[in-house]
Amino acid sequence: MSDIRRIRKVLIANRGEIAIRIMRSCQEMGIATVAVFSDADRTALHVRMADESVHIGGSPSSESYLVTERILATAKETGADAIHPGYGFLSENYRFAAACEDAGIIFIGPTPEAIEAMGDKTAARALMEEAGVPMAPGTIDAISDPDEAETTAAGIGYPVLIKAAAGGGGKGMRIVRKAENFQSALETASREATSAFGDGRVFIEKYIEQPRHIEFQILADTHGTILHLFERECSIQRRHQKVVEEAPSSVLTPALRAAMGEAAIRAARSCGYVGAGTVEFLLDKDMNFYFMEMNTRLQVEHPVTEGITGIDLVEQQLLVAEGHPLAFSQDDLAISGHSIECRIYAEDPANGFLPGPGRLLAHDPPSGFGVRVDSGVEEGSDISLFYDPMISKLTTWGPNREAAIARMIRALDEYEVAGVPTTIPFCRFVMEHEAFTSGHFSTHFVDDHFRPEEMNALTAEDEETLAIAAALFVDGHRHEQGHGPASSAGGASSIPTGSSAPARFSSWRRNRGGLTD
Ligand code: MV4
Repeated sequence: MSDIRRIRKVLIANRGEIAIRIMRSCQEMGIATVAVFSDADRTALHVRMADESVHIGGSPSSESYLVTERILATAKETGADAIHPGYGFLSENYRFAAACEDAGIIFIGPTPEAIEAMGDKTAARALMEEAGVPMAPGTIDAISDPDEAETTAAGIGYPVLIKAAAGGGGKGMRIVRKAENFQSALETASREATSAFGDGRVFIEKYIEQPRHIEFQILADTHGTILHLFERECSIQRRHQKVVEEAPSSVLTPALRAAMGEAAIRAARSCGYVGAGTVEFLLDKDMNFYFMEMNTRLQVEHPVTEGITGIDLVEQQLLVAEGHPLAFSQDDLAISGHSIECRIYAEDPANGFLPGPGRLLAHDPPSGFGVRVDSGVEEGSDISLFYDPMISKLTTWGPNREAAIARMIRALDEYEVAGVPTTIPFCRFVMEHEAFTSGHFSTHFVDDHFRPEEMNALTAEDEETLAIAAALFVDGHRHEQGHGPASSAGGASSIPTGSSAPARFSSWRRNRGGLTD
């Protein structure tokens, strides 16, 4: 067909695990790849994995991964016909999408107009109102008059939530429980929004108590077909950063799933959506759902959807960008089993999830049936403070939720990391917590249930392993220092010697034995 534009070479305007994830699909499709990299990423995995790699600037992303001109110039120099933005960085920047278009380069994503409309939360609310997508009661337009706004808030009924029009991800949000606090909260929220986004516009919504975060994956082609690929449950998060996601949600009935899926499709249709996108909803205790926002990009947690549908979302993004109609219909799609993703960050869950940058002295991820690891780092990599401190995404699949959880616990136990703290013990805590296993949790899970001291208590078996490892470690050192017989390679008492031995030992303590070091 004449409306198919073949993509031969893709520039990936991103780094880390998502750059690699995108390259893998490109490679399978026979599409050449161009990586871009900053000073800090000179030796990064994504740079070595690409067919070509181009240095684009300094370590801060404002000097490299966020520089539109530099990225477009690189695309032209290398003859790339398309740019995949991944997530974060320029992925939801409508000016960047428009600049690609103007330069004759395919932006792998929706139109600049759709990105812009969904980026402005009040514009998105207006579209949802028109499309008949349920929303929490609230204002459609941004607040112009504080006194009028207070009257509106009283009409909605407290508690209300003041949100930034340019927001998303929780910045500039204020809960107000009493009228007497409204005006000061309005001022604070607006000031925060101005400093965070350069746009102080705010609006009001009824505050939904203890909601669940349920989002629908959308896929739309350029021929008017829009499908949903079911939901992801993303309620386990801290400070608006998701840590555990799963598909399907354990609380949706087939009827509610169908209703939410249809609402998500209407939401996508309202902005002429093309490509892969996500419609986020809040689900309240009475199973009412409300549109929250639409993310116009591939999401971090897309692997759980791939797990239950068998569909490669990046491949679909590329096919849609080439102009192909979707090759399947809504009726062809079915949920197969259950999939869970744990985000493994270099952060200390015992210490308020404080980022713990440093060198990855050991990185030995799990494998086996039903285990997927998406990582952008390897042993020896530096986890810097310049970027997101993610080490990997660990995703399991099982025929049902219990099996996916059991497999996740096994995989977390198999995972060895040394040199930096990790969220592995936290993820294990979640997998074993009754609130999680029973499915009775909300977005307040971490505040309600997480007690760092309950994380990862030593089992008797661990204690024994630790004691043996410690004895061997001391023994190994004595050999190295010439106090005993020369150590024979592969001897019964040999453990990894040299610089890797202390690293592995500390990983054992960190991942399996607690957080005291
Ligand atoms: C809400 C809400 C309750 N009621 N809106 C948080 C991020 C931003 N995208 C919107 N958010 C929320 N909006 C109403 N009307 C609660 C949150 C919220 C939240 C949502 C999803 C996942 C985690 C959350 C944590 C705190 C607050």
